[in-house]
Amino acid sequence: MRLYWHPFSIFPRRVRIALREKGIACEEVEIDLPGGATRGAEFRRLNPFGQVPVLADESGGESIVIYESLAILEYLEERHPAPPLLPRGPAARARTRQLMLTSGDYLAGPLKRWLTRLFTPEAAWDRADQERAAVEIGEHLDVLAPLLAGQPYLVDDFSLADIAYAPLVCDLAACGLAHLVQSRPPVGAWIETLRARPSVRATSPLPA
Ligand SMILES: N[C@@H](CCC(=O)N[C@@H](CS)C(=O)NCC(=O)O)C(=O)O
Repeated sequence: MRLYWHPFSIFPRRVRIALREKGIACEEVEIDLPGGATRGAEFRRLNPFGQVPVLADESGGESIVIYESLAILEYLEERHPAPPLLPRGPAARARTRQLMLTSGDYLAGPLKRWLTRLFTPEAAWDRADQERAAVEIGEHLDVLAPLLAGQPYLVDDFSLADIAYAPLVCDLAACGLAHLVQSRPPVGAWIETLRARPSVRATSPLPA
């Protein structure tokens, strides 16, 4: 099994966490994202949309190349069901998948807008947009907070919902958004619980 990824990319980290949670051996192939490798013809044969992560697997008797992190997470779950990262009942599974989707659809956008602070010169910042993005991130955390009141994870036990969110939330404080976490204690406790997991620690893009 091979995973194409880049250390500062959010979405491949979901897959790297799941691989470690399930103890799946996988070669991790670092792509030169800043150098434009995802735009090259060779990479486009793996993912015509030019995005990481991409997983290539020949282990199940058929050869498959999969892109889109959530599709990869579901594939790993079906191929390696133990330990389970989806709850058993249909309702809990639906809630898990709902959260997997909301993480990418509604949180990744504002987070990327906020993170322009880290990757562009200050003179080029759109401060008004960054402030709006921070408000949107806070509003998203407000939706998660009631789910975390009195329980450590989003749905029952640690699941793909937590994995989908982990790369988006675990480094909010390091990115200048500590105040958003501190003002929402259930979210802060959840993030600390996630950050303590070996799979999350081992995949952190930041120095320990
Ligand atoms: N919906 C995709 C999003 C993947 C994505 O946004 N990948 C970014 C890195 S986190 C990427 O490869 N960007 C290509 C580029 O910047 O050239 C997924 O969940 O896998």
